[in-house]
Amino acid sequence: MLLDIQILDPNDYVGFTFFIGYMAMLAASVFFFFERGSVDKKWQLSLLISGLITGIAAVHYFYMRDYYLATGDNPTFFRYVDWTLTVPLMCVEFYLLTKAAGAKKSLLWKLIIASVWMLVAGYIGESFSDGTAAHSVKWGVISTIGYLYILYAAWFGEVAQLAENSGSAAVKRGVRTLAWFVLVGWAIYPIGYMCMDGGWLNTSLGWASENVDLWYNIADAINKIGFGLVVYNIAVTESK
Ligand SMILES: *C/C=C(C)/C=C/C=C(C)/C=C/C1=C(C)CCCC1(C)C
Repeated sequence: MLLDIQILDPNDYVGFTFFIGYMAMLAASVFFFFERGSVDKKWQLSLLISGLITGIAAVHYFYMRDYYLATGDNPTFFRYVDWTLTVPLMCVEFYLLTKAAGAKKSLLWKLIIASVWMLVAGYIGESFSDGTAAHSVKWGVISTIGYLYILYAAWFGEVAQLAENSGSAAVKRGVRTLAWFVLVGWAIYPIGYMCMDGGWLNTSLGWASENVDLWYNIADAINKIGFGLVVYNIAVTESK
């Protein structure tokens, strides 16, 4: 008797991005964990967090891939569990990078609260969708408030100002690069969201994402691994 396992169809490109996403996240974690030893002590925590972000994602991708193959559905719940753990950790990265320049714990909490706000609202928008624009747009807008706060902090607010006054060219440049990630890389998620049934791009322009997971998987790889590499680059430059 054949075992009841799910085979990945080579033409299933959504399934493939789950598969490759898992491996990429895992490889990135191994890299960040091992590289901790090659940077100054004060940067080791930042690299540990980078490794935790991709590590937590790897575990979720392992599970989400199976879930997707077995059911053909979007693993929305596990997706949001992953994000609710990893996006606050990205806020911790911003805090650690600007701590030497005087970042306070209150900044960390504001960023974390904004990220959780963004994700809880997004989860309600996706998971309790009745397919109507009213529901999708309402929760999308509420979610975007949290996103805009983080975007503002990274470009003009406290994070940007602290980095500017840090006296470190590497931190200044690095935080600016991370701000670009938040502007461009993170924008992929709401675009995917708006292409779903009832989403604004879906109802107004007729854009449809065959599968939102494709958007989310690509965005996650860029944002989690790329973000970690920027932090790594700052740490290595500052350790010389
Ligand atoms: C590693 C995971 C990351 C960086 C996830 C980021 C997620 C977002 C920036 C999601 C944003 C959303 C909106 C701004 C509005 C619509 C709902 C969301 C949750 C997709």
